[in-house]
Amino acid sequence: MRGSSQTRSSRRIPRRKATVSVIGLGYVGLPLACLASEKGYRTIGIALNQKKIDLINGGKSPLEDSAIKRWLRRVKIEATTDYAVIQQAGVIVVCVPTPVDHLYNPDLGPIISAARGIAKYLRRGQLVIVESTINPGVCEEVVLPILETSGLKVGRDIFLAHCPERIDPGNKKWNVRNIPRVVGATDAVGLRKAVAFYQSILEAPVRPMKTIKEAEATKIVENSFRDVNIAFVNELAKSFTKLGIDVVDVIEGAKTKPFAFLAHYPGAGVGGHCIPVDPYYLIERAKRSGFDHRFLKLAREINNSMPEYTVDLLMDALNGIGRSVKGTPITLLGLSYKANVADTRESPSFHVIDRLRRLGANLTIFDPYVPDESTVRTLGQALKGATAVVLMTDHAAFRALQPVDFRRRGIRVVIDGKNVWDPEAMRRVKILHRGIGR
Ligand code: SAJ
Repeated sequence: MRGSSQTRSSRRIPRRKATVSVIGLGYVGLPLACLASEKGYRTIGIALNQKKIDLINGGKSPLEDSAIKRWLRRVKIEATTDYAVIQQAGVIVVCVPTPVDHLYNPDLGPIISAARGIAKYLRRGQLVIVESTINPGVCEEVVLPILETSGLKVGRDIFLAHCPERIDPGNKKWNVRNIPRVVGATDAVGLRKAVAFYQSILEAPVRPMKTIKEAEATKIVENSFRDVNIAFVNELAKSFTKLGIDVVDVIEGAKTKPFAFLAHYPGAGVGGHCIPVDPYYLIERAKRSGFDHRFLKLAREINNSMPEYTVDLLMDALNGIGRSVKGTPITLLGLSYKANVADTRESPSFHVIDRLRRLGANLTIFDPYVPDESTVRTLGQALKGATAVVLMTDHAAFRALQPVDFRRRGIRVVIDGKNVWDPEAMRRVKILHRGIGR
């Protein structure tokens, strides 16, 4: 079954599949449900949380996303906790989380419970599509056997496909409607059905993959690619610091080459629900087949070392002014894993906080997007009385800070975990500035 790029075709909705059920109404499932509804499908959403269900049934968004809030005022989604409703759907899309546990082992629990919920109510002719990020093999080795406990056979009575989600929370340009997608299935009929479904709702190309495994591997590869490239510049940052080279200047220099270079930037760590998680799925599955992903593991090791490295920079800088971490007023700015979002999953900030607390720091924490875990309510309060500041998240409000904002408060040390401030400008006002690699 050769894959071939298929561009956007007619967005005809196959009449008998006029109902879609989306399982999981988070940052992946909810936009998909809204889009399907907008394109004319009767859309039934399934979630665990009754509060979320009530909001959606009332046309309100459980997510802070302004686009979703607007969408839900226009479209109709019937939300429920009851899997029985999937009997009314021709297409069932699984958009549940696939996290890792504290030992970075993939946790397929949500996928397994969704598959079990579906299997109870499956009926002939239905198409099940998994969008959750999974490692190659999960659809055929985990999901398929559960679906077939219904007594229905995948590829004959029912169909199974994978279309990895590519939602980038907060991205103003790319969204569920215009992001190109890849789709794989266990058989040709399932592939055709799944491609037709996505072509009926997306305004972007849909690329059929050779098999379902290639579709599963695609997302893992996309995000492992990003993780190893970030690890590359993080390792350069450590080495160039010893060589007295500004790694950011070098990356900007390399970027002037108009081909064959894609810039990534060093930082105090790699967080989020995708990049630091997805490689572990492939590492673990490949290990079971006798392959050791040494390169992916090394990249994870380097990126996981960055919070520790950031605290080492702080300790060294404090020593430079005759202070230690213990008892020193230190302010940590940023808990979210990336700028201008309120998402703290796998955030490196928590590793830095743990270590500073163990070292006895007099710690103030502030993130305007995460007030509940901040120890103060404003940036002014956060900076007041601090001897040192550690930047962990490049929120716009933090980027806007100028050296004088630190100087006039008597702040002596700044650890710039996202390289957002100008090292020379800091040094001109006698602030001891350490960036990551500069
Ligand atoms: N990071 C770096 N250096 C970089 C880029 C990112 O240290 O050069 C860090 C960030 O600070 C953050 C983490 O990596 O802690 C992840 O950052 P991210 O920009 O990759 O943000 P995510 O996790 O939201 O990644 C999503 C992914 N989208 C999907 O999985 C569907 C990823 O594939 C996208 O490339 C990314 O958005 C994006 O491009 O924004």
